[in-house]
Amino acid sequence: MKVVYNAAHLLHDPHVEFETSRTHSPWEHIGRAEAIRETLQADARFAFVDPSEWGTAPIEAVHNPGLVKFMSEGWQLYNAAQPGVREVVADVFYRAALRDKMSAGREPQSILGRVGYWCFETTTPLTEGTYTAARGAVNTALSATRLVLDGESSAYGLCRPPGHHATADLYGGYCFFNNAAIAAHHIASTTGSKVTILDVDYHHGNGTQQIFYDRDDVQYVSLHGDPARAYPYSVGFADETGSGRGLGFNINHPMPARADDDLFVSALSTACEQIAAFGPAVLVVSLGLDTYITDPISDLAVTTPGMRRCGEVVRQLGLPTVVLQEGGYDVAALGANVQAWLVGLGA
Ligand code: Q9C
Ligand code: ZN
Repeated sequence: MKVVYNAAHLLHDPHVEFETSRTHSPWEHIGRAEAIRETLQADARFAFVDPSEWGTAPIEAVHNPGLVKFMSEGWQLYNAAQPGVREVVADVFYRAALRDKMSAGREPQSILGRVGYWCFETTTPLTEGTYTAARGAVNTALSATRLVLDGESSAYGLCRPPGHHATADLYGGYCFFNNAAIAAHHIASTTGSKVTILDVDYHHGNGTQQIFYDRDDVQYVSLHGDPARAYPYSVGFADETGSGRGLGFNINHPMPARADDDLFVSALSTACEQIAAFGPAVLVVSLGLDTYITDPISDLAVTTPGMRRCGEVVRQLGLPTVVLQEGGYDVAALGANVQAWLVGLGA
């Protein structure tokens, strides 16, 4: 299997995360992608290729161009106003009552306001190289997509930073640009065929759901910790099924705490039946390994052999498949878990 890896991810290098009312070392850090790279490079079943440059047009087809502009200049402008800040984190967030007072496009003028206008939470710092890294992750996703559109049965994009929490207008949840959504929209808009995004990250992909919620050409199917207890807490419930033309094309499978291999694989099999019924031409997988039994920020109980079973279940769909990296925070096991999942898929 071809693996697209981009060293630009090293430029997103936060040293602190403000989470659960504490500061600590970031869960999402450069060592995650490097651990995956090392494991896959040591396995002859995987062949590494470099991404190509795709520019901003595919990003702006999914995201507000204002978000892209902010990302491109935000760290520098913040540091001009507040010299010496390494990790830029918002301290004002524009909830509806403040946002509604601003007519469309009335982004705050001050950089201290702009950060919170484009971000929804505190755990996703903007560092000096974040924009370049986030652009690099999109290039990785689109390059893996091109491999599959050109005939590979599957390809893996080692995206970092991840993407599935980023909405059309907002970054957060360690995500800046929604790599999987950009890839899926690129496939749908350039081929005219139906696409499914299967999201197996522990956390519900609120951004991906939002981007495609009213569309009937891109199906979103997610397995995740029940938002009654799991981040992002407000979305990912089973009764969120899409709107308008998109009604019926958004499917959520909230999972109970400590769900094990058998329960997770069973839910994934149901999800795959729902995907087969939709009949996409291409599958995009948001691959999070934070369902792993010893993940430090999650509470499911999938094992490494269980990851392989998941890949095997998805392989049975027989669809051209673009696999894109999302979360997974037990770094000691992360490489082996990605490897197991992709071997199950047929690497
Ligand atoms: N106290 C991904 O796995 N922090 N993002 C949760 C709970 C954010 C996870 C805070 C978790 C985001 C791609
Ligand atoms: Zn996650």
